[in-house]
Amino acid sequence: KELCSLPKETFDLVIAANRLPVDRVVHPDGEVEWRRSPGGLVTAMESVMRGRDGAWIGWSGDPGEAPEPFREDDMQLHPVPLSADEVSDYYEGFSNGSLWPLYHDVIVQPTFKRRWRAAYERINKRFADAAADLAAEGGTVWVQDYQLQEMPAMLRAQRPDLRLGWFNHIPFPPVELFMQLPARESLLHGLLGADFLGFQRKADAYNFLNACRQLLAASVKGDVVRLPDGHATRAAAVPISIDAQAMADLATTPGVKARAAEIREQLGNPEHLMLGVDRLDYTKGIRHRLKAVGELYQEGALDPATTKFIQVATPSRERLEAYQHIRSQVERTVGQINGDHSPIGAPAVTYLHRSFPREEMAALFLAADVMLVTPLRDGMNLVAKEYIAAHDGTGALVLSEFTGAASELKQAYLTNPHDISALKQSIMNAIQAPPDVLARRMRAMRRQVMTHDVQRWAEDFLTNLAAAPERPR
Ligand code: ADQ
Repeated sequence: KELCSLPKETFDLVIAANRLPVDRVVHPDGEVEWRRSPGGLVTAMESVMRGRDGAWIGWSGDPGEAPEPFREDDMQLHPVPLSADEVSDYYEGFSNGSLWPLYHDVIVQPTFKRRWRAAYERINKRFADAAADLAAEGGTVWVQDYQLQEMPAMLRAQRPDLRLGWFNHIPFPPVELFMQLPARESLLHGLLGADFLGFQRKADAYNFLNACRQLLAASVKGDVVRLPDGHATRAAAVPISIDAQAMADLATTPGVKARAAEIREQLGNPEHLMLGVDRLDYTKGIRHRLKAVGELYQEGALDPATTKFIQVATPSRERLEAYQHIRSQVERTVGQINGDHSPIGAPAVTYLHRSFPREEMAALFLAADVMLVTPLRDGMNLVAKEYIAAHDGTGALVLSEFTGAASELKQAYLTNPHDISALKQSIMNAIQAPPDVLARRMRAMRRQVMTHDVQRWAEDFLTNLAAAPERPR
């Protein structure tokens, strides 16, 4: 009887994420086009949806009424509406003003507002309702990220027949920090509606299990949490990755190679080219990086005429005050360094506050001798992996110990970005390393990245989900 009440078109695999994998583009003549958004998640999902009946639930990116569901790349896309107030309360408010700073070690003080919390719950319910409608009997629903932590339990209440998984793209904080969150128990209960929870690092899964142990009346044995009603959830690390072969291929195309050479030429063919690529976010350690580079110029350890630094900082969450603040700090510091040290017509620091096509990103990676990835906290950091996939020879990676990537890329120049002296030393070690040392380190890191790509991540996640609460064989 229940089966008959389901709508006709249902799907075996449903992905739920805050955003749909497409961006709306309006042409000058008014025609609307949906363009596939760049990024690994979309690629990974394409690979697991091949040959399956798949749907994706998410917000279109525009406030107001949602467009009608539509098909794109063999996937059913199901837009969830968000009003302008909901964007500001659920997305900018609770997701990015409360959870994001709290889960990233309180680098910025989180703000808690009851109105934001209420909107978060309401939107999670909206996503759960949409998934309940779309998922086929016994199907799989894979929920993505910190914006949808209450959705699993809400969905299980309606559809106990489903296999439910959730993946956290950002860190999960230590219980001492997580405890600050108002109504923290309901978020844990929300997640425990899932069968399997995937985290970037073992430490994140451990933090989650520990929060359950300390804050809930749940039994935690090994990596499994069991609720009084008997439902069991397994939590484990499934580190995300990139479409490594696609980046490697892109970096060997003649166009990208020529562009990489051109970038170096435009900078006056520097002896050393350093690169940073980040969303302009206070978690990424851009300020600490600039401080270190500025001091190295100041002390004469680096010559601003022959060592250049490109910092790409993608505009992000620009309506939030903390983001306006970090932007002005970064821009002032770049101005100061260039004012103090740049030769005429050849800035020491090239600062780019905009998005670029994949080809240009690949050319930048290829052009750079040293990649500076120095977040104060980062779930994984895909840029580190992209740099490695783009380099089939030398190149050096300076990598913060506070990234998920540091658990996999042991041959990077690992560093503590809070310690400016240590950071400066790591940068100098990377710059001065002999080519054979760099080649050896790069080979090892490349092996890791090329064999652990995003397609494998998606398959690993789904295998874990299918077996949960047991471990897959
Ligand atoms: P992000 O915090 O957005 O992701 P990251 O993992 O570095 O960080 O991914 C950024 C992506 O955007 C990379 O693919 C990068 O190449 C691209 N990009 C950055 N600047 C760009 C620009 N100006 N133009 C074009 N492309 C640009 C969150 C978490 C991370 C986690 C990922 C995936 O914060 O820790 O690694 O999700 O789980």
